[in-house]
Order: sequence, then C-alpha cells, then structure tokens
Amino acid sequence: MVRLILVLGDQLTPGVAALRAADKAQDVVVMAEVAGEGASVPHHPQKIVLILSAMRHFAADLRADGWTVAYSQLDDPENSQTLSGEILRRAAEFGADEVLATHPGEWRVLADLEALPLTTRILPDDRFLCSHADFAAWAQDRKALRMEFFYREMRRKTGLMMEGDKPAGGQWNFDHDNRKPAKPDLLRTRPPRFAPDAVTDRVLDLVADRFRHFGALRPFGWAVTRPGALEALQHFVTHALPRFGDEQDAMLAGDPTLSHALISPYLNLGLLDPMEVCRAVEAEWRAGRVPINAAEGFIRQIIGWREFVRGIWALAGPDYMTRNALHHDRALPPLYWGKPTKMACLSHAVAQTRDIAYAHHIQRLMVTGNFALLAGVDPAEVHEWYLSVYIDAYEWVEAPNTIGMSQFADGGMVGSKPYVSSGAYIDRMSDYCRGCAYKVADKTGPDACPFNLLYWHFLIRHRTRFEGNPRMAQMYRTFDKMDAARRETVLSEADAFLQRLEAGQPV
Ligand code: FAD
Ligand code: DLZ
Ligand code: SF4
Repeated sequence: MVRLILVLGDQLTPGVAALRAADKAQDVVVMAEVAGEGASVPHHPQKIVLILSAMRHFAADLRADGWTVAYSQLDDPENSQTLSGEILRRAAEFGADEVLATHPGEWRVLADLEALPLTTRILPDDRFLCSHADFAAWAQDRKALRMEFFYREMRRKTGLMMEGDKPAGGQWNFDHDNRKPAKPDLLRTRPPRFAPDAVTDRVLDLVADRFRHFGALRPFGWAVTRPGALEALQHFVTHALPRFGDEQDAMLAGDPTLSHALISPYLNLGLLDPMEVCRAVEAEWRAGRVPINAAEGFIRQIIGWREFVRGIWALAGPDYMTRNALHHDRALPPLYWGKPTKMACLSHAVAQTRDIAYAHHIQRLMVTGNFALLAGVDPAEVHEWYLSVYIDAYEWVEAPNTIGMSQFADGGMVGSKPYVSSGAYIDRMSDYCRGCAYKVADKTGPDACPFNLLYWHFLIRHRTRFEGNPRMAQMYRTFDKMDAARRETVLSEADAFLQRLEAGQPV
C-alpha cells in the first residue's frame, strides 16, 4: 500500500524524519501550498514568498533525487486550500491510507493531522539538538527553568567550545564583553541579497495577487535554496561574526541589521542545520579570526536560547499561547501595523519590519516588545503580531519569545523578571532618541519619553507581583524615593498617555 509522506513548508531538508523513514521506491511525498496556512495569521508577504519558493525548489530537488512528489500549487484549481484537504485528496488519488509526518512546529497543525481519518504516524522532529523528552527530563524537578544552566548542559553534550570538560577560556559566558552601543560605519558589510530567480518571480506575482497583508512584497532579497542559505552563513561568518558580540544589542536608525547573522529564516525552514552553523563559528574562533566573546555569544543563541525556547514550547503545550499572567487586555495599537507614531524607536522598528520582515533581537525585545508590555497590551494580540510579521516566525520559536520572554505572560517560565526599561536603555543602545519628537531626558511634562512614563506605571500596577523579586527591588526603592508630587505626576501622565493611545489619538 502506498504511504503519503508529508513535508511541511518549514521541513525542507532531505534528512527530515518522515523522509528518512520513507521508501523512495513506493511512497509519495506530499507538499502543499495552501491559503489556509498563508492566512492562518496575516503573514508578511515576504515570508509567504520565502516559504513557497523554498518549497518549490525543494520539491524539484526531491524529484531530481528520484522521489515521487505530489505538489499542490496555490493556484491549482483542484487545491482545497487546507493541509488536511490536500492530504485527503492525495490519499484518494494514490489509494493511500497511511500518512507519515514529522512533528509540526505549531499545535494547530498537529491537531489537524491527528484528526485525519487516516492512519497517521507523527515522528519526532530531530533537526534539533535537544529532544522534547530530553528537555522534559532536564526540566523535571527543577524549581525554575533557566537558560544559562540548560546551555551549559548543551555545551557539554555538543562539545562545542569545550576544553575537556571545561568551557574554553575558563568561562561559560562572555557577555560582560558584549552589548556595547554601535556607531554608524560605512565599512560594516551589509548582508547579501539574492536576486529572485524565475521560480521566485512567479511566486512573487502569485502572492501579490492573493494576499493583502501588512508588509512590502518587493524588493525581495532572501535566499530560497540551501546553496543560497550556505552563502548567507559564509558571508556572516567572514564579515559580521567578528563584531557580533560587541554589536549584538546595539540599534542604529540607518543600519537595521548591524552585525547580525540573518540566518534564522534558513535555520527554521531546514535549509541550514544548527550544528553546521555552530561548527562553522567555532572553527573561525579556533583559527583565531574571531574573538571568544563573539563566538561564544553566537553559539549560546543557537544551542542555548533556540533549543531552550523550543523545549518550553513543547513542555507547555497548546495552552501556552493563551497565557496572560499579568491580565493585560489592551488592543494592539495601530502603530504596530504602520500607523505613524512620533516615537522614533517604534517608528524605525515597525518600518524596517514592514520593509524587510526582519528586526533583530533587541529591537523585538526592547522596543516593540517593551512598549507592548509597558502599555499592557493583550499578549495574545502581541503573539499574533510577531507570528505574522517576521520572516523567521513559527509558533515553536515565536511564542516562547513573545508570550514568555517579552510579555512575561507565562508568569516567569522563560525569564525570571520582565524585560522592561525606560527610555534610558534605548538611548544608551541606539541613536533613535536623537531624532525623536519626545525627549528621553524628560521624565515628565509634554515632551517626556513615553517609555519613561509607562515604565513606572507598569512597575506600580504590578507592585504586588514584582516588589519581592530581588532583581527588581532596587527599582521600587528608586520610585519610593521620589517626592510624592513627582510620583503622582508620573503616574497621571502615564494614564493620560494610555488614554490617548486607547482613543487612537496620535502618539
Ligand atoms: P542573530 O542575532 O544573528 O542570532 C543568531 C541565531 O541565534 C538566530 O538566527 C537564531 O536562530 C538564534 N537565536 C537568537 N536568539 C534567539 C531566541 N531568543 N530564540 C530562538 N533563537 C534565537 N526567533 C526566531 O527564529 N523566530 C521568531 O519568530 C522569533 N520571534 C521573536 C519574538 C520576540 C518577541 C523576541 C524578543 C525574539 C524572537 N526571536 C525569534 C529571537 C530572535 O530575535 C531572532 O532569532 C533573531 O533576531 C534572528 O535574527 P538573526 O538570525 O540575525 O539572529
Ligand atoms: C507559514 C506557512 C505558510 C505561510 N504557508 C504554508 C504552506 O502553504 N504550506 C505549508 O506546508 N506550510 C506553510 N506554512 C508553515 C505552516 O503554517 C506551519 O507554521 C508549520 O508547518 C509548522 O511547523
Ligand atoms: Fe523611543 Fe523615547 Fe527615545 Fe523617543 S525618546 S526614541 S520614544 S526611547
């Protein structure tokens, strides 16, 4: 009997579990471009193009390698436009009653697969370094799940940057050498851009025709194949990695990508493998071409944070996306969808998100995320926004970063304290404030930076929860030392700002 082998749009590697377990001579690979996935949230047009074009290239590679591939194009009149519908259509076409799939990175998709009226076998997705079972075993009996301890385990497990059983350089973490502000530098190399080929051109037209979502479709410059992704990795390792640590947290209005890798879209699609990326980085350090803080800091992001958040997603299950520990319920302000704002930091972060479907970690965490948290936006709406607008966004990685790290909606599962800051942090790490209508130095008054007002508002409205947190006690002491009139002014001006935001007035 023929089996169907499902390959989802973010499972584009020949080594993915379902393909490894398949029989090339008998089984049929099913891949489907469907509107149901393209519009499950309003995905950025460039993200849809990247996925569909990469799927088409991957399907061609599989066919060239001798696989039978039943591929549904979005504009195929027979296309039912849902994954389940396409699997059932192919089951009828090929007389198949069994489906082999690799665990999807979205609970909604898993539920759809499990509901199929066919025998469905779902294999663990082992493109990661830590399985769901291993993460659950590590997490069991721990009072708190902290990335730093998980990361040390992963260093030992992978042997990356290890000297025997000791971390290279005598420390696990070199972050005290990282996180500096950056200056504009004409010599900083920009990430490579990849001109669309004929396949991508056709997908660009298709997406232009079918989706009217937030975000610029063109110019489209992402790689859509494994050779392209490898070129992007090599470019990063050669040109940007040496400065990665130093510039990791910096933000510049004129340089949206600084020394970041821009490889998350390729890792998450399966075009790059996490270990090959880390080995390439380790080799540069061993060859003396990059400093230890850059190499260690980068490897920590991949084997530490990336694996840790996936573990959290698996452990917490589908309900994680509805968590709202701080009971925030404000609607996401329209400025997130491009409505003009006087706040220069938000304006820059949202504009580059619209234009290139990318913002780096600190922009996501300390600008757009920080503002949503301070303003008390419903975390489910924040989650939907991040899942929609970023080129690398899939639930398994986006949700723990948004619901957990950024919005503290999981009550502290990902982080021990909320990532909140006043304007001073943004001013220190960026050049945004220089071009802002608000004044970062003003703590109150008509020009006061909204982050300065909302920061105190957040702390005071959640005082009961956070006052006892040793990492936050100092902030409360600072507030309490202000004279009473000033405290009153800060909070009432914050309230007035939130009312203007709520009423849709310009902020
Ligand atoms: P670099 O800064 O060059 O980092 C290198 C790599 O490390 C990345 O490619 C990525 O694979 C990994 N990495 C770094 N930080 C994280 C992290 N916190 N979680 C997981 N992997 C990490 N990352 C996604 O891949 N998809 C998302 O949908 C996503 N949503 C996010 C939402 C919020 C609110 C926040 C704060 C962060 C989110 N991140 C997400 C993490 C991080 O911002 C991106 O991985 C990073 O910006 C990708 O760009 P880069 O490849 O240039 O990364
Ligand atoms: C995000 C996305 C989009 C936009 N389109 C498709 C598609 O047409 N076909 C497909 O197989 N997958 C798509 N995806 C990815 C899924 O929505 C989902 O996020 C992942 O498969 C989860 O692992
Ligand atoms: Fe952002 Fe405040 Fe700086 Fe303006 S002054 S850019 S709102 S941090």
